[in-house]
Amino acid sequence: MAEFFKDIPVIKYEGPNSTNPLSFKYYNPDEVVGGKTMKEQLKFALSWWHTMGGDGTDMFGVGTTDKKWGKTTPEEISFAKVDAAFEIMTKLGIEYFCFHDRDLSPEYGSLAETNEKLDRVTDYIAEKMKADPTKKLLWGTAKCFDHPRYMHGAGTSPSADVFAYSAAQIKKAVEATVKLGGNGYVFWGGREGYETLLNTNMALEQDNMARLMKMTVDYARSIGYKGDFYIEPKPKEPTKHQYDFDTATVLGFLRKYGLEKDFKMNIEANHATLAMHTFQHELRVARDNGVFGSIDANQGDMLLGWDTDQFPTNIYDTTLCMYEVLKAGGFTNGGLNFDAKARRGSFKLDDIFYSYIAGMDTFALGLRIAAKMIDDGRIDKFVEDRYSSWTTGIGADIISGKATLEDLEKYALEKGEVVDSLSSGRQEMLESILNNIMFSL
Ligand code: XUL
Ligand code: CO
Repeated sequence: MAEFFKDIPVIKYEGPNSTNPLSFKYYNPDEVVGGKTMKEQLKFALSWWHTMGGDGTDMFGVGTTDKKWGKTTPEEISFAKVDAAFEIMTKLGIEYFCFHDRDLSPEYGSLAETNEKLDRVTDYIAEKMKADPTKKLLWGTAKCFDHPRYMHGAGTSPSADVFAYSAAQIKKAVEATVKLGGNGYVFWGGREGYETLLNTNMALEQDNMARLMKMTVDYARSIGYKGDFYIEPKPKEPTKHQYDFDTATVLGFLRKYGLEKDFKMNIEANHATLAMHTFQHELRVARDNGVFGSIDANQGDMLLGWDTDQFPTNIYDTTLCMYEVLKAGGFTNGGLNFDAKARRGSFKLDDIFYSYIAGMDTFALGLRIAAKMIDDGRIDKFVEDRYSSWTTGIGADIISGKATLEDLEKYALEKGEVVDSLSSGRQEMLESILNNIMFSL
């Protein structure tokens, strides 16, 4: 089999003092951090779409990187992508991958032909996974947004025919996920949203989306799927208003339709910031509500208002992310999928390696610092003390349900002015403690 990256060796951990750009400075897969090996804590995944297919095409220009992998026909390219993906994963020590059905194999003349061609590719992947059981599927999904038939949405299309077509596509994508042993299936609402309410029956569209999700869960369970379903919130892009705006909105949706037992969140950093939240905020809302599932690791650009899907290099963000992951008890079925692409100008194929190394090392640093934050305990202790009035006296009575509104009125009248019960939030002190922890690794 052809080797695609002859000049790239297996990437090893060489420690922070190494100047070799093709080495990990912080990611040491077998080192135990926070009670598990870094490999188990981080569960890195390769995204098939960006890594194997993304060629740098944007609104203003064609691709800058050739991602045909030396082949010409769509069939040949699909198979070569599998070989190249396995080589990239092996060289980076990445065990998981994620795909949309159409990343693996494109659409052909009919749905039947498309499905048949997809089967051949997934058979090939299954064969390669059998030969190398370190390679695992984190999650699969269906690309129900790029074909013109999905211009008004898929599960939220005004056309019942389009809804049925997307259901058929999702059925097949679920089968592919189950066949490859995936423990996650993602719904990212590609065009599930609207441009104007002047032409939109929002209530029907959302009821229909829930119907599609319910059918998918029922079918997947019927063929033995035991993993999680995820919704990946995003507030806008491609539609002006995406229904799965953010974690809180999605929670309301899941609870309204009784889907909360089967679904968790796949939180993407750049989607969080598009919703005007921090990455940590979205993770915290998911954790607090028991729906933390998986992560799409990337970052946006502070000065750009769209989904730039950059490889994560911001240590504060990865630290606070890994703090939330550790506090949630770590990943179960989920992991860290690099839904990220090299910039269009980073067009050489070996930029794939530099990008992943940057992302993996930044998350490894984040994990190390987050574990240290927890061991250090100063920040957690500050938060605990800040809420200490809820553990005794009137606070405990409110929490236990003993205190009524009348009791509280009586308490307040007796107590008089309470401004002196407040203490400083000490934000700057805490930020400085975090810096101190960060730079005394
Ligand atoms: C788009 C996005 C998707 C999903 C999977 O913004 O994040 O790639 O992760 O469909
Ligand atoms: Co994503």
